[in-house]
Amino acid sequence: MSTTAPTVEFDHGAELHAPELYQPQDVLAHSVATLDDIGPSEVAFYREHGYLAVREAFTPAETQAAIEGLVDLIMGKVPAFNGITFEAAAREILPTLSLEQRQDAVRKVWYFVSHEARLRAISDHPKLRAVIRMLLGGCESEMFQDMALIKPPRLGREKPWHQDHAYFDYPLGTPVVGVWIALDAATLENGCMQLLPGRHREGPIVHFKRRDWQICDKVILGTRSVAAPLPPGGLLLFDGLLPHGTPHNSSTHRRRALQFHYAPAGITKTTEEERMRHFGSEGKGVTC
Ligand SMILES: O=C(O)CCC(=O)C(=O)O
Repeated sequence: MSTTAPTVEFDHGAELHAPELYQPQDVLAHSVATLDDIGPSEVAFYREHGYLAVREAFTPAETQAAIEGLVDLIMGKVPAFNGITFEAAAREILPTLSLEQRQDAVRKVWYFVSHEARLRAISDHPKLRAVIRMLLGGCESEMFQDMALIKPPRLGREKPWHQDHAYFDYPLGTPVVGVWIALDAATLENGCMQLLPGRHREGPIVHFKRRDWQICDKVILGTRSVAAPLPPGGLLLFDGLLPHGTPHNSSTHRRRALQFHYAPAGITKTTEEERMRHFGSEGKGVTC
């Protein structure tokens, strides 16, 4: 029998961001305790502000099971799974790291739900699916993207400001709900989510390929942003057009998170060309 070592994928890396891009004026003022607390007034809040935070969405046992599922994937315990991207900054040191130490070199783990029941239990959690249904106006939902964003201590690169819809070939107007779940405490120091509340209502913003596929820094500088620190098991629900980003993790603490995206079931995708008409810069006379 011949075996092939799995290909090791690295992130493209990028220079460090300007610190001014992540200096929030406020910390989230509004959150609910549990998914059971979401009713019509919280749905109205989500529509107006583009996000909703839940402090204790998952129990400590559910959160711990998700961490263990993730760590098993990273440690290679599921041989058929190879959806791991390492931080570019770990390229030189990776061969010297033990399997255990590799945990703190991973940037992203993705498309894992069919490989890991403990993670699928989170994306399919009945209470979460019921809330997504409310946010989609009563439509049945389809989860179309699953990933874990690890942001390891010291190495974890920024995810520059962007709108998630700029990455998805769904017709503009499709309600896309992002769910971002903290597995560790997400803090200002280790790279919690930062948001521009209400700006989803302004529609698509032009994106550029810079440190990533992102909103131009000069559009963000000087705007009022809000930080969303969360305890482990807490989550953020956000609209696919809400601008958000996370800074480099310059702390010594892990910041592991899961992120799932949901759209109404049965939506027909559009083309990349159509997406770029809305989110690309070509022909718009804008520069970055
Ligand atoms: O978890 C992060 O650091 C950023 C996640 C995010 O916004 C994304 O991947 O779209």
